[in-house]
Amino acid sequence: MIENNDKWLHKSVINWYPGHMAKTKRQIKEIINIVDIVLHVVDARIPYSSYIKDINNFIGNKPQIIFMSKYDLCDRNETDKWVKYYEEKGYRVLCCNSKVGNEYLKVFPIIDELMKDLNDKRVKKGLLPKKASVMVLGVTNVGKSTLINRLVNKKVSEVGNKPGVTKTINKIRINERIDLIDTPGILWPKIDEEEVAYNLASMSIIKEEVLPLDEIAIYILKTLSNYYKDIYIKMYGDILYEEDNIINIYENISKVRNIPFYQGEANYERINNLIINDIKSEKIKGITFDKYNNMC
Ligand SMILES: Nc1nc2c(ncn2[C@@H]2O[C@H](COP(=O)(O)OP(=O)(O)O)[C@@H](O)[C@H]2O)c(=O)[nH]1
Ligand SMILES: [Mg+2]
Repeated sequence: MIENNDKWLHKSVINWYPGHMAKTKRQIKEIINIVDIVLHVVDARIPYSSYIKDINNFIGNKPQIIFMSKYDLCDRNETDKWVKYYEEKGYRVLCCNSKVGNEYLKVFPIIDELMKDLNDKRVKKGLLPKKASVMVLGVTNVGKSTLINRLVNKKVSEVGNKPGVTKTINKIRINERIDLIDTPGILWPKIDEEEVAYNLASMSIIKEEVLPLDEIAIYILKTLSNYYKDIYIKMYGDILYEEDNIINIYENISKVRNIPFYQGEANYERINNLIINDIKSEKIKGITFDKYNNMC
C-alpha cells in the first residue's frame, strides 16, 4: 500500500514498474537457458541503486560479472567500497570507462575463467570447448550499448537511444570463444527505497515522468552540498544547501550561472534543468551518490 507520508513514492513510480518488467522478465526467462554468463552493467556513480536487485529471479544462478561503467565519472573512494561489497558476495567486478581506452578488454579473461570448469569437463569427455554465450543486462542509460559496441568492435547497438525490444534471439559474434546474446526488452531497477529513486533520477535513469524535476534538482544540490562541497561551490556558488534557504540558493545560482530572472524570480525551471544537465553532460565528475556507509 502507498503510505501518504511517503512523499517520494509517487504513484507513477509504483505503477510504472511492474508492467514493463513482467514482459522483459518473461523474455529473459525464455532464453536464459542458452546463456552462460550475465554481464550486469551498473553505473559506477550509483553501483547499488542501478543494480537490479531481483535479477536472480529471472537469470537464476547464472554467473554474473558486475560491470561498473562510467568509472571515469565516479568518486573512486566511494565506488571502491561497493566493489569490495560485491566481491565479498562472490561476484566478479570490473570497473571501466567503456567510452575511452581499452579497459573493457579485462572482461575477456574473466569470461574465459568462468567458462574454465565447464570446458575442462568437456575436453576430458573429448568434446570441444563451448563458446561462451554472454548476455548484457542492466537498466537504461548505464552504458550497455556503449559496452556492446566495444566488445563487438563495431556499432551494433544504438548509444543513448531507448533500447528496442528484441523479438528473436540474436547472437553476435565477439570472437572465436565468445558470442553475445542480444538483450531483450527494457529493464527497470527495483525502486524500494527513497534514496534509490532519487539517485536513479539524479543520473537520468528515471525521468521527470517518475519524479518531479524540482525534487530531483534539489536532491542533487543537497547531496553535492553534503558530500562534494568543492564541486557544489564551483558550480552553484557559496550558499550551501539548507532546506529553508532554497529561494536564496536559486537566486545565487542565477548569478553564478548567468540565468536571467523570470517575472521577478529565479527561473526555477531553467535552473532545475541546468542542475540535472550538469551531471548528464558530464560537467560534474568525481561523484558517487550511493553512500556505502548509509546504505549498508
Ligand atoms: N563517461 C562515460 N560515459 C559513458 C560510459 N559508458 C557509456 N557512457 C555514456 O552513457 C550514455 C548512455 O550509454 P548507452 O550505452 O546508450 O546506455 P544503455 O542505455 O545502457 O545502452 C551515453 O551518452 C554514453 O556515451 C563510460 O564508461 N564513461
Ligand atoms: Mg542501449
